[in-house]
Amino acid sequence: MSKIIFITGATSGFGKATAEKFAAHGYDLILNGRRTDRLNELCRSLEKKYNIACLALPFDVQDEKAVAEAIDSLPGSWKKIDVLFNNAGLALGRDYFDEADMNDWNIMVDTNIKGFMYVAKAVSKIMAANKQGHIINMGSIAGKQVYEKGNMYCATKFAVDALNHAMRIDLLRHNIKVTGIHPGAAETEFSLVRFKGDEGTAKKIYDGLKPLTAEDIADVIWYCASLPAHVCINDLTITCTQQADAIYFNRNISLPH
Ligand code: NDP
Ligand code: 8X3
Repeated sequence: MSKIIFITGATSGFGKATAEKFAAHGYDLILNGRRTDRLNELCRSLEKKYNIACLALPFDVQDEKAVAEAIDSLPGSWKKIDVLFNNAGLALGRDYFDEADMNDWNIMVDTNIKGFMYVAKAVSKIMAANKQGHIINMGSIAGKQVYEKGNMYCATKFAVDALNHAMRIDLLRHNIKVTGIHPGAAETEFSLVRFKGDEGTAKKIYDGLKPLTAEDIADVIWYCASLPAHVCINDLTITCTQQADAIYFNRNISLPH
């Protein structure tokens, strides 16, 4: 029987690349995101390309009731979730604390902390009953170190880091692995979302850098998930070579492609 990975935020970026990586290794997929057309299209194309099964499960992670209903409604055979990639999230705005938009802050808290927790809680119950599973939580370098104008986004990712550790401790008794992944700058739709469609500003973030790609992160997720049963990576920070931490970059060198 094939293994199953459940990925939130699979319509783009890390989630989408991870869906393809696991499909290539024969996993069946449960894919979530809000953009239903993209989800359905991705599912059909991965099923065809890799001969796997894919279930599109669109919902907004901010909606506690929708999360619970969607996960409850999974058919029995889909409830045997081996891996959860708890990845859906976003940054909105990059403004000084006193100037930032309260609505942006509310959406980040509702998505990156509350949505993250709704999904993790529902899936950890299933894994606890199965006495096995692996939850891979998407943090950020922004959850390790605060940077100027990062305020609430950083705070949400610090919360993810804390919850990741808390889950590792509390789920130990159920034989569930828990891994936190903390990437630095990676070129996905992340910056376009953060800067609300302003392509020029979004692109500037990666000026002079060869940033991480979604595929780099998918490789790391696959590595973490394919280790032997007795090995668990608890916490992993990954940046491109030109980034040392959340603040220090070397944008001057040009790397061979
Ligand atoms: P993308 O914008 O490319 O992907 C974000 C994904 O999250 C999309 O599939 C989006 O789907 C989904 N999503 C956002 N809000 C919701 C919601 N309310 N309900 C369900 N799905 C949602 O960005 P990345 O792939 O880069 O980001 C993925 C994760 O990685 C995020 O948690 C981000 O904070 C984190 N991260 C990103 C880094 C980067 O530099 N790119 C670095 C470190 C961490 P849809 O819009 O269809 O709902
Ligand atoms: C995304 C990376 O540095 O833009 O989490 O916060 S950063």
